[in-house]
Parts: sequence; structure tokens; C-alpha cells
Amino acid sequence: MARAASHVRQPLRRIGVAAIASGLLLVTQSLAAASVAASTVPLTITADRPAAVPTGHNWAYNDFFPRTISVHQGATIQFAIEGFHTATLVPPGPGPTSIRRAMGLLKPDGDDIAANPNGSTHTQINMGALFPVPGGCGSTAHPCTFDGSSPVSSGAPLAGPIAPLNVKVTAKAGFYRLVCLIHPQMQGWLVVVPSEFHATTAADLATQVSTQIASDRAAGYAAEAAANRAGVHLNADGTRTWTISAGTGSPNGHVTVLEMLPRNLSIRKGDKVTWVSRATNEPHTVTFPRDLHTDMVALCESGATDVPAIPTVTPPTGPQDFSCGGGPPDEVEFDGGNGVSRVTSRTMVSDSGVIASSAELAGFGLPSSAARTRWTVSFVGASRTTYHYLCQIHAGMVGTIVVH
Ligand SMILES: [Cu+2]
Repeated sequence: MARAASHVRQPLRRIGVAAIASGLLLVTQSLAAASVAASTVPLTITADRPAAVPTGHNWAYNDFFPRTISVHQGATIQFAIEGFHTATLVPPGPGPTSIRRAMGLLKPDGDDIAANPNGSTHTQINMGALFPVPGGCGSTAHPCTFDGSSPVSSGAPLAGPIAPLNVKVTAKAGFYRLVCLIHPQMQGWLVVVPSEFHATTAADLATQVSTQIASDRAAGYAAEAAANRAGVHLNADGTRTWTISAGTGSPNGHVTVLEMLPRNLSIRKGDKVTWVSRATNEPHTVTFPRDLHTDMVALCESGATDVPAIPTVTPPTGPQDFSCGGGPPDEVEFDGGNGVSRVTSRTMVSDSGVIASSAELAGFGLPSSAARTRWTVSFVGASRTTYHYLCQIHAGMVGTIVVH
């Protein structure tokens, strides 16, 4: 079964790391093209809005600004990617989960049947989701064309910012989904209206965007405040089990709060701490005491259990620095943790692997076994000191546990 599946997966493997090189080339080309002044200014849909995140908060807007835009057939619009997102226009028909199952960032690794160290099943990263579709278009001089029959996607900013993607809309009147292949719930609509109907103007767009920012900010504050308290349960043996949040977000997923909440927690020696992933469209890790760079793991196919790929650069900085038999890694997987769930010293390495809400998993059509929704670390026998931990996936998502 593993052999057959690995044969089927060959094209994906090619998309994998081989695509990193061609993708980077495209990024360079489109940046060069962007320096050519545009003669007309197309309406711009922005994916995320880092400038609208309040100071001192580690949030992202998993939202398109504006979420809905109406255009006439033949209009050119632009997508500006300001966070780690894609802007992907898809033909009518399949719903968001089907789209993500076919094109999204995460998919089950069905042929690797061994459990991860944290007990979850293997989840593979579909690198193709991170690259432009089709490649080679999108500059102001050479916009991509969305005719309603095949997807157009920006790709994600893998190696620094990417130039805005220009898309000429030739699709007939109708509703077309705009999705992010990385974040479930990040979606909007492109509405192609007949010529006698009103299309979105620059003024309409500005109003929609400021309304959305105001409501997203309010939702972000509310979500952060709701999660910023520790639950505590007194155990029969006198120890406590604390429950805190590894990330949260607004219920509609438009704001994601990339914070450990509460950020600092004081406990007693012998207590336990449980982290719950409350974000509906972000995965996280709880990793002591530092970034292990294992949030994405490069693997080689080897029967029913994949084996680690061989580093080609020391120290490796990502999946591109690994090889399988001289070629790129066969696949890249999400962090399965190191299976260590008890921390007793400041140097001890304990990695939850990916923890994610059931909504996040369902968004990609992944089984509930694909990630843990919560992770517990025991501090039985721990030294009385301050323990630092972080999320390997999201920069700045850090916390401390102080053991008294
Ligand atoms: Cu995170």
C-alpha cells in the first residue's frame, strides 16, 4: 500500500521542493515587473492588514480587505499579500472544504501509518499550495486572467514580500470564491456583475475596509480578553492542573491571536499545565525551551514509516536544506512532537508537536487524529525556576511558567 501510494505521490514530490526554486525565481521576476509604473490603479484586495494590528498585540487578520468586491467583466483587480496567506480565486462549484482538500496546505499522509511521538497521525504539507497558479503572470504589464474555469492563486510570501498579483477578470457574471489555501475561514467573494449594475468603487472599498478593520479589532480584543485567564482544577493529591490557551481568535476566524494566554503563569512544583488550541484556523506548538526548527520536518519515503531526510546544510534552516538520495525531500510534514511531556529543568526539551482545534482540522478535511487539540506538561519534580516556551510556527508567540 505504501509503495502504491508513494508512486501516486510522485507528482506531488516534484511540486515539493523543486517548486521552491522556480517559485523563488517567479518572485524575483514579479518584483522587477512591479517597479514599472502602472497606467491605471486597479482596486486592491489586501490579504491581512499588519498595520492595523494594535501595538503590543501579536495578532494577524485572517481576512481579506474587503471581503467582497463587485466588478464588471473585463476589470483588472489586484491582490496584495501582507501576511502569510494566499489569495486564490476558484471556479464555482465546490465548497471551501473541498477546495482545501484538493489545493490546501495540509493533507493526511495516508501511507505513513506509524503514530507521531505525540500520538497524532501524520499530516503532510502540500507545498504546491504556497506557489502561484498559474506561474509567470500577475504583473501590471502581464496580469493573470481569471475566466471562471480554473483557479488563479497568488502563492504565499515564502522568501520575503511578494509583489501584488494583478488579475484580469474575464469570467461571466456570477459569484466566485476567494479563499486562502493556508487559513480555513479566510474567504471572500468576487462578484462579477452585469454592466448595468454598480461595481465597487475606490470609495466603496475604502469604507468597507475601515468598517471591517473596526469590527475585526473589536473581535480581537474580545477574544484575547476571554482567553487571558487560567483555569485551575484542584487534584485529589493536592496538586493543581492549570488550563491556558495556546492561541485563540474571533469565532468567525477573521482575527487570530498568536499569543499564549495568559503569557506568564505561576504554578507550584508538581502541578500540570494544559494548553488548549482555541484558534479556529491556526495550528500551534508548545515547545520548551527554544525553537527547535522542527515545525516542518523533511522526510524520505521508506515503506510504511517515513524516515528523516538527510541534512545538506549545517545547521539546516528548513526543508530545503534536506535531501533524499541526492534529490529534494520526498515530503514535508507537520511537527509530530518529541513525546516528552514532563519538564523538570530549564534545559529540558519538550515539544508538543502541532496542536490544533477541531475546526482547524475540519477546515482541511483532516481526520481528528491529525493533531492534538490540547497538550499537558507535568512539572512533577521540576526545579523552582522560570521556564520559557514558545510556538515554533508563529514568531513572537512565547510564554513562561514560573514554578514556585
Ligand atoms: Cu503559533
